[in-house]
Amino acid sequence: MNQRLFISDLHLAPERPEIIQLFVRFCDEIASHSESLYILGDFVEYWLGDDDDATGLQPAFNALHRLAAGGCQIYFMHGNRDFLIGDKLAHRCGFEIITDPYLISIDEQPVLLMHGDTLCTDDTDYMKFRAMVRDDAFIQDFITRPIAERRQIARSLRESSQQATAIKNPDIMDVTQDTVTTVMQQYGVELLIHGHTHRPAIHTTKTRPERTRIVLGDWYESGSYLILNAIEQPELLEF
Ligand SMILES: [Mn+2]
Repeated sequence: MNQRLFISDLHLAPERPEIIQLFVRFCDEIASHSESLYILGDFVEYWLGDDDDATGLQPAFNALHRLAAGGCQIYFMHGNRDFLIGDKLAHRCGFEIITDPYLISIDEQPVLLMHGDTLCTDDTDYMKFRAMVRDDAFIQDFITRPIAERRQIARSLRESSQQATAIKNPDIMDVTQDTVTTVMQQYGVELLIHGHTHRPAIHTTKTRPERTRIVLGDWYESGSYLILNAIEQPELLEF
């Protein structure tokens, strides 16, 4: 079977063991019947580096490893929470790290995959923050610090981000439509799949060519995934 699955924004954390268990069930019951699984970022709530034991997350990593061993191809794209996931965890879980953006082909049509944060260009404060934490020198400095110190830095960055988010206009934190159009034209795609905004939907333009943007949902209350077997029949489902 040619089943492809797409998920993002699980934000897995030891503090929410029920969602980790939900993901394990998703792997064993749904994804195990699929040819491929694309994880489009923010798989975990935060990632301090592959040298972190991340004890509470091991059931999720084991589930991915079982899935990969069973023959499902797993692709992982970094989100804004887990961009420090590297080759060591990739090997541990059996996934391949892909770039953002990433082009795949379905029914001979190009399809663009993104995490989605780079589409939120109206949020200039976020874009500045992103540039700072994705800078090589910043990352090098961060990953050479002791884990406890990294945890402290990550926590304070999350807290200031939450404070900023609380006072932002919600529209600013959605994608910027002009940026979506530009990116889709630049890559020559009529279908874009992304996460990040936690606003699951299938948007289709009335223009010709018709352009479709599928937004994946988060895993806070329940699981959310997209099945895309044929390009014309996307199914955005809850689990
Ligand atoms: Mn995100």
